[in-house]
Amino acid sequence: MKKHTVTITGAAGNIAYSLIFRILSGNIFKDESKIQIKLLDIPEAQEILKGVKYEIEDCAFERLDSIIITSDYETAFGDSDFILLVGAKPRTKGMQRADLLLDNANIFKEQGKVIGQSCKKSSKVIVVGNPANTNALIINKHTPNLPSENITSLMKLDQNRAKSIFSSKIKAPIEKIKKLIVWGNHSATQYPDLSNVSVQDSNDFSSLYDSSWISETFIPRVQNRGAEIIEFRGKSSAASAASAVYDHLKIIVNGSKDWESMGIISNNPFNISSEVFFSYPLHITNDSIKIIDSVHVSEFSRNYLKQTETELIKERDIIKDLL
Ligand code: NAX
Repeated sequence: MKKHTVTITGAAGNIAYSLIFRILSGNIFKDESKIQIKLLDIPEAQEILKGVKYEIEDCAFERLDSIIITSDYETAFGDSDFILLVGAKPRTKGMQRADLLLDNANIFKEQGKVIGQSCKKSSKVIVVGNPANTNALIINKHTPNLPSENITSLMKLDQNRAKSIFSSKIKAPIEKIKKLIVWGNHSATQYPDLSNVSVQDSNDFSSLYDSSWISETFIPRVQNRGAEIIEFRGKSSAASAASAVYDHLKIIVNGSKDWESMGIISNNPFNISSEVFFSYPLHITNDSIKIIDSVHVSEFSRNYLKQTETELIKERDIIKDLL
């Protein structure tokens, strides 16, 4: 019987505690295959992982092949089909992204080296731990044998947030909203873009809001949603982040009919640096990720793209010694 191996790092943490169970109970893999799950965390978290392993066993998932818990990178990454890099220090209340950069960059450098040496050429790596785009860049630099298109960073949480906020505004069901993309960095400079949105079965949704709602309410609300959650919960988003990682993985495996947003490194027609992981409008099938290059970028959009690109270049410059 076919088996898919999924590695999750930071497996003793909050996001993983939702994500593992979503993956094992969900329907990412359409065939009858089983899932081997490899859970990596630091040595001090191995007792927690043991508890998580017991809980997984207690769910009696029919899909489950086996569970490996480890703190050893080679055990975790070797022969894995999907490597979900969640483990990192999360941002806490009042902490700036820049503080996180160097701390987390070192983790991703070490993991990248081992992924480069031990993973399959077909492995897909999804970077979630923040700063996700720049961590993806570090992974890319240390995995010369892995095609760059196999590495993506998570923007699906931002896209889901944008869709949900927009859906409430125009009172349309989520599934009717298409082509809502988020450009750039997974940070407060990201640009959720309504210019191409279509709402099925509705001709006149644009009369329900005006340009000031877009620039004064919609964009800042999406950009700062992570901080808003921290303000109330005292911790960063976990369940919604896990749900977004699940969606992202499902799209990588099966493709998507809608436009998607993921951080990728690529030559592109939008004049964005090809040396940063940047979220573009993407058409994704089960074996390819292609930038939708026909998208028109207005002057209004161009300003936002520039800001988020500038931030990514600054992040890259801070960690350049690790590249
Ligand atoms: P937690 O602090 O609950 O869990 C992080 C886990 O990572 C801990 O168990 C820790 O021991 C582990 N860890 C630390 N160093 C490690 C290493 N070298 N190898 C393996 N594991 C290691 O954080 P959680 O809430 O789960 O968030 C995880 C990451 O996701 C954070 O960086 C967070 O900022 C990021 N997020 C990214 C999002 C995105 O859209 N890209 C959204 C949600 C989330 O904020």
